[in-house]
Amino acid sequence: MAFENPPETQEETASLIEKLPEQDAHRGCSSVAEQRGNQLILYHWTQSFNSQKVRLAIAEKGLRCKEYDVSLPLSEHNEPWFMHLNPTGEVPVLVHEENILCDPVHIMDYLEHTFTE
Ligand SMILES: N[C@@H](CCC(=O)N[C@@H](CS)C(=O)NCC(=O)O)C(=O)O
Repeated sequence: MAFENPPETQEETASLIEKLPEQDAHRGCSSVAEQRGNQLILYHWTQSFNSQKVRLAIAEKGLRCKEYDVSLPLSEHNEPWFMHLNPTGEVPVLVHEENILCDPVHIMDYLEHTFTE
């Protein structure tokens, strides 16, 4: 599943790189990436080590990413909507375009491969 449908142009990739607030001011709240529907979405749990590794990799790359908490103590990872995303019921899960990545190592490889500077 990894590396399918990476952004096709440098421009698309660049649109996901976090801009400084003053650089982005003219765009308001929605980025180009969001308008194109190719934003990164991370489903994670704050206290999960695997989630923390992925969040760190996203932060290091300066990528804009929507994050949703999936509470392991509340067993949200076993709810049907999440099992539909990842049948193994584990966090983290990264969604980018048509790609759903469910393994932290694959996610970090994907980020490295897709968002090279
Ligand atoms: N599948 C991954 C690890 C992902 C993982 O273990 N996630 C944990 C949180 S750090 C999880 O979601 N656990 C929930 C559960 O197993 O019920 C691996 O093989 O390394």
